[in-house]
Parts: sequence; structure tokens; C-alpha cells
Amino acid sequence: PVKAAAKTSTSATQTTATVDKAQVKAFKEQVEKHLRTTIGTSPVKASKLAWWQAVVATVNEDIFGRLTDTQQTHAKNDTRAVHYLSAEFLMGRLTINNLTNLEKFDVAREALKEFGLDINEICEEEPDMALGNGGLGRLAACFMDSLATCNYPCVGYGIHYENGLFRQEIRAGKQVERPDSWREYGCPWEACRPESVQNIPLGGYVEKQTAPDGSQCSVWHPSSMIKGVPWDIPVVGYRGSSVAILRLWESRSTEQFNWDVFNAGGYVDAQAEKSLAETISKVLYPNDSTEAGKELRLTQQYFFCACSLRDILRRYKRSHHNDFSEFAAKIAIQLNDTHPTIAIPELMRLLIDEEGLSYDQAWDITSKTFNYTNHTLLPEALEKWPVYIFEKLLPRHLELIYEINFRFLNGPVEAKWPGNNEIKSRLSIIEEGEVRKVRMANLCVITSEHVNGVAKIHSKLVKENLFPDYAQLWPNKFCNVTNGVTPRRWILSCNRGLAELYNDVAGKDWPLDLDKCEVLKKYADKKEYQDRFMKIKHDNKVALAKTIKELTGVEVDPNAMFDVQVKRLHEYKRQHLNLLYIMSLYKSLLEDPDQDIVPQVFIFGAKAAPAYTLAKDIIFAINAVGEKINNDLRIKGKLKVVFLPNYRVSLAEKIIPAADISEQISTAGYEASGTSNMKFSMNGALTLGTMDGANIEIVEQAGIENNFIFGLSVDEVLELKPRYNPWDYYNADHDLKAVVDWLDSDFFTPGQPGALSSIKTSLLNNGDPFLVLADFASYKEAHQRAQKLFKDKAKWARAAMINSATMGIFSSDRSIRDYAENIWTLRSQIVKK
Ligand code: C3B
Repeated sequence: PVKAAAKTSTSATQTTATVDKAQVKAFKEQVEKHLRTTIGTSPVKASKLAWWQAVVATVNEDIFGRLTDTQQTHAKNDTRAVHYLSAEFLMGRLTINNLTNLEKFDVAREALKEFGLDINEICEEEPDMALGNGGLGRLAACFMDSLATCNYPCVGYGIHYENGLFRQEIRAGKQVERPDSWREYGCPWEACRPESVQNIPLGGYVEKQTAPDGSQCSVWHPSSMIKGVPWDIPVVGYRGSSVAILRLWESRSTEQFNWDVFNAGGYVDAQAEKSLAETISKVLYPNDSTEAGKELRLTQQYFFCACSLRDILRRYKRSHHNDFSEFAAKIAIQLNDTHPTIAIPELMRLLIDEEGLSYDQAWDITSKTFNYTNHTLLPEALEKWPVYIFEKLLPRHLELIYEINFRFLNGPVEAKWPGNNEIKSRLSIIEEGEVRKVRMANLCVITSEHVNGVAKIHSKLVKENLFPDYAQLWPNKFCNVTNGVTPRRWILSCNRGLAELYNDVAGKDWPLDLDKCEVLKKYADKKEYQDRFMKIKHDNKVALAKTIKELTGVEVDPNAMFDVQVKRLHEYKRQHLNLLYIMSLYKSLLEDPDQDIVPQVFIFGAKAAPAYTLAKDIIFAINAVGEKINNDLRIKGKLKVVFLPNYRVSLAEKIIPAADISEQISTAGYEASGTSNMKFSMNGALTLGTMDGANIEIVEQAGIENNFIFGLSVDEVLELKPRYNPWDYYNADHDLKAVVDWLDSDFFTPGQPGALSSIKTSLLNNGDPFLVLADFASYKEAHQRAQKLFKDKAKWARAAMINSATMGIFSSDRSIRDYAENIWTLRSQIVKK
């Protein structure tokens, strides 16, 4: 039974659901009580920030009770649990999401309305929790939501960075980085847990000792101790099922650390050492897919892994004392990329040096406990640490790594390829050379039970191109888990209009079973449903147009086609391909201003790593070209280009529901999966993209005919790359040549000729490493197809609806169930209320 379709009262921020009056009253009373007794103000004088804090305090009352229930259930049943180790968790804001998951959003909205407040405005007070760079960190956040929702016993472990990813300002078209102080006024969601503080040794030297029985052992004499203070952030499952914990470690100095100096009158020295210890969790490294290679970064990685393992051991020992035989049966650890790899030798060290197990016993446990997810094939992202840094910071860990390596090369490798030194040097954890290095990915593969990639094509490339020798040795170690995103945040919370439509056609359980949304396909040819679907999109575009105006001053028409590319700025993601196309469109409009094209708004959001010069130049170029186009009266507003500053989770929530076109245009083979591609499709955007990462699986679901696929395939890229010459494409295509040369002029940067030349240089003189010129013609053609379809409103609506309806498999619940079944062998636990 489906309600009348032509419901028009639904907007981006408003639902028509009726709300229980008694619940509203109770919520209001709680908020007012907290305003007075927790925050210390009153409704008459409270600031928006105070109101927000009172709302959080109200929600927390619900959350903490359920958290205790969850933890007691798990402890009582001594359940197996997964421990998700990740240097990044890009949580974004939590208020609307937590209200949604507790099914209290409508109640809270009405309660605040009765105070004369708009819930969306109040929730804007919350700073984004941006403890991650991009896809990898956001994936970890979606996974926490799904772990809680699907009732899997779990803990997320990470770093309590004082400063998250930098805030981006755009000044005169250029990126400027500003610190992000997300906790400046405290974060009301987190709870400090002093009872679980850990002390972590660092530095020093290893002493060889001979035991009375003549055997050799190593004793580590660290030079300092760092205190790890845990902060817990509860993660509420949908409909309050269970509440998971995200435990983030903050570094502090220990008393032991500076006591002697202090006594000797070294008060200032002691303070200096203190600041060193406290530096560890000060700031998130702002590199997405490139290693920083800095001492402090390895210290961060070691610090949070060491704290987390001690926490895991402490909890294990509470029920199993000193008997480690059950350890691997109770504990699964997932390494989110190579960043937490140091947990491997640290667990070995704890078991051998602190718990007295033999090497073989420790290895048996360790190699059954860890699993590793690879997120990229980019060589510059594969972490390699100079041996000398290890010698200085973690001498005992280095010794254990050598031991693991020795046994591996002389065991399985020698057995499979006797006397083959070439293969040994390829598979070795240690890379020889002027500077000897530890290859973290090799350590992960050697130790882990399972190694997975994040989309089908990527997992295939991990197995066949990145680790082919390991795959010969252990073919069954390698598997795929395609990424997913949480439909609670990425549809239900951020697109209320669409959520209501799904409530009407699919029933209210679709956020727990996204496959249910497939019924919308049945309505994709019905005019009234097409109209309702496109009305929702239009309302979202109106709301985004307002945001665009506020943030950039640029006026855009919600009837235009909104074409969006939002993601980190990287050459492989090819924002500059998009830019070249925009320039060619602009050029053709100047040549013929009256041509009948669909009005288009190109929307960008992207942060560049602060030291990535070319990426910053591309941001400047987008802004410079946009400035010119947006103010050129000759083209009659048919084209607008907007760069939204400070792209982050909360901005994504406004942009994605308003997109018509989702640009997913990486060079095939380079984007491991992508996850915004899934969010866009769910929200009814059509993908204009290459056959890369999860795009392939998206069009498998939604149909290639309902998206705009272009460009070289992975195999074609691999084939072309060795003999690629960008000049051939440049010389053969007049239009391409004209726009590339345009970058060299001062047309877009009056008085500053050459300000955009670095892009041309990279495309021609530096060999165009990501084949931008090779894909240009095909990309242009795909845009023409998109324009043509956009003119046919009914056909467009149908394609958009089919995209949205067929994204069921991209729910992160499906990803998490895949991990639970195939990698963790983990069972869900219903928590009784
Ligand atoms: C990203 C990849 O670039 C994306 O394709 C992928 O969807 C996500 O991870 C999640 O799997 N990635 C990242 O954000 N940071 C890295 N260091 C490596 C990969």
C-alpha cells in the first residue's frame, strides 16, 4: 500500500511525519533542565552554542545507558570482538546522526521549534570532528556506524588529535591552511577514562642478556615514557540497537618522565620534555595517499597501537587471566591500511617480553589475530620507514621485525623458491639500498590471515600486480570487500525528502536493509513519482544554491544542471581534466553565445596537501577560471563555476543530495574504490566517470545506460602507459591544444602571465602521468551525452531513480557483514534493553 505520490510539502529540511506530543514535551523539559543545571544558563539568555550543548546532554542520557547495557552483555557472554585500528576517523558532526539513529530527530526538531529555534541552525554550532583526511577516514566512520547498527562487538581505536584536518580558506583564489581546533570549547560527546590510562615506553637501547640456562634474551631499556589518555566517543547504532565505542588516545607526559630533571632544578627542561610528549597527538598529518615519512608520524602510529593493544590485553586478561590460548579466538584486529602496522611487532613484544611466551607461541597468536586492508596502489602511499628511525625510536621492535623476516625468508620462501635470492629481496620486509627501509605492507601481508582490497577491480590488482609473489605463496589470503557507506547519514539524515519517499514506497525499515529501496524501480516510469523525485532534488538544489551564495557570493540557478566533483585534490583524481573541459565549453560559448546548451553549474570542493604544489595550483586555476566565467556577461549565465571552500563532511551532506552529475573521473586503476560515488548515486545523481574502483560495480547495479561512462579501461591504461606521449593528443586535437595553451596566457590571471602554466607543464613536459590528455575527447563526448539526457526530463528522472534504487549493496552494513563472515568470523550480539 503506497500513499499518494504527489506529496509536495516535503523539503530538504522538513518532514511531514507526525510527532508524539508527550515525547516533545519530555524532550523540551530535558533540554531546559540541562540548559539550567548542566550548562548554567537559561532559555532567555542562552546562546545557540549553549542550546546545542543542552541538546547533546539530553541525547547523552539515552546513549550512556545503552552503552552500559552493550558492554555488560558483551562481558557477560565473553564475546569475540573486532578491534578496528585506524589512524583516522572522519566522524563529522554527531548530533543529527545520533538523533536520527535514536529516532528522536523529529521530536527534537519540534521541541526546539517550540522554543522558537531551528534545529538545523542549532546543529550548525557543532564543529566537525575531522580526524581524518578523506575516504579512508570516512570509511572508518561509516564502519563504526554499521558495526553498532549490526550489533557486532567491536572497539574502534585511533588518535585523539588536538587539531584535525586543517581548515581551508581561499584567499585571492589560493588555498590557505588554518588550524582546526574542534575541541576549543570542549566536545560534549566524549568522555575521558582515566581508569584506562596507559604508559608507553619509547626510545633507548636493547641489551642482550644470557639467561642461567644459556639462552639469549633481549631487554629493552626505553629512554622515555608517554602517557596515553583514552577519550571515548559512543557510536549509536540505528534504532539504538547497541552502542559501540570509539576510543581515541591523547598523549601526555608522565610524571616518571621528567621527575629527575625536575628535582635537579631543571624546571624549564622538564616543561620542554613535557611538550615533546604532548606533541604526539597534537596534529593530524594532512596527506591523503602519500606517506609523510617523519619521525613524529611513526611515533603517533606506535603510540596509539601500543595503547590500544594494552587496552585489549587488559580486557582479555580480566576473563582469561594469563592463559593466552584463547586470545586469537576472542580477538580480531583489523589494520586500516599500513598506518597501524607497528601493532604487529608490538603484540609480539608484549607476548614475549612482558607475558613470557615463546617466539613460536607469540607468532601463532599474532598471525591469527591480524588482518590488513589495502586502500591504494599508489607507490608513494606504501609506507617504508628508514631503519635508522626504528633504531632510534623502537630498537626492540626492529629486532623482532628482523626475526619475523628471517624466519619468513628461510621458511616458506626458501621452501617454495629454493635458493632464489631475487624473489627473497622482493619479498623481504627490509628494502636494501643506501638507506635501508622497513616495508610496512610486506610485514602486514606476511602476518595477516586475510588481506583485502576495497573494490573488486582493486582487490584483483592488489593480488595480481601489487603482491603477485605473495599471492603465489598464499593464494587464499587475498580477498575483496567492496566499500560501503552508511545510509543513515548519507540518505536518512542528509536527505529527509528522499527518506520520506522511501518510507512511502519501501516501508520504514529501508535504513536497515537498503535492498528494500529497489522497489522504487517499479515507479521509475510513473510521472507522479518522477515529479516527486525531481521535486526533492530541486528543493535540495535550492538549499545548496543558498549555501553557495553565502559561502562564495556566486548566484546560481537551481534549474541548471549541478555537476559536482568533491574529493581530495590529487592528480590521479583529475580535477584538471574537469577544468580543461569547462574551459573548452566556455570557449565554445564565446564563439557562439546563442548555442542551445543546458545551463550548468560546476561545483568543486577539495583540499590539497599543504606541500603538494601542483594540487594547490589546480585549486588556484579553478578559482581563476571560475572568476572569469562567472563575471562574463557574454555567456548569459549559462555557465557557472564554484569552488566551495573547506570541503568537509558537513558540507558534503549539503552538496551530495543536490547533485545531478557525480564526477568520478580518476585514471582507471588508480582510485581503489571511491565512496562518494556511492553517496551520490544513492541520492539520485548520475555518474559521469571512468571504469575505475567501485564505479564499475555501481554501473553493474544501476546500468551503464543510466550513467555516463568514458575513457580508457584499466587494461588500456596499463597497455598505453609505457608508450604514452601526451604531445600526440595535444597536436591532434585543436580544441584540446587551444585550452591547454590558454593556461599559458594571462587571460584568466590578468597581469600574471604564467600563473597557470605549471598545469600545462605537467601535462606536456612532465609526461601527463595520469593520462589526462588521452581521455579528454572521450570525456567531452560523455558530457555531451549528459547534456542531451538532461533535456529529457522524464528520461533523466527515470535514470536518477534507478541509480538511487539500486545502491543496496553499497550500504556499509553489507561491507561489515562481509568482513564479519569472511574475515573476522564474528557473530552479532543482540543487546537487551
Ligand atoms: C582512499 C582511496 O583513495 C579511496 O579510493 C577509497 O575509497 C578509500 O580510501 C576507502 O577505502 N584512501 C585514502 O583516503 N587514504 C589513503 N592513504 C589511501 C587510500
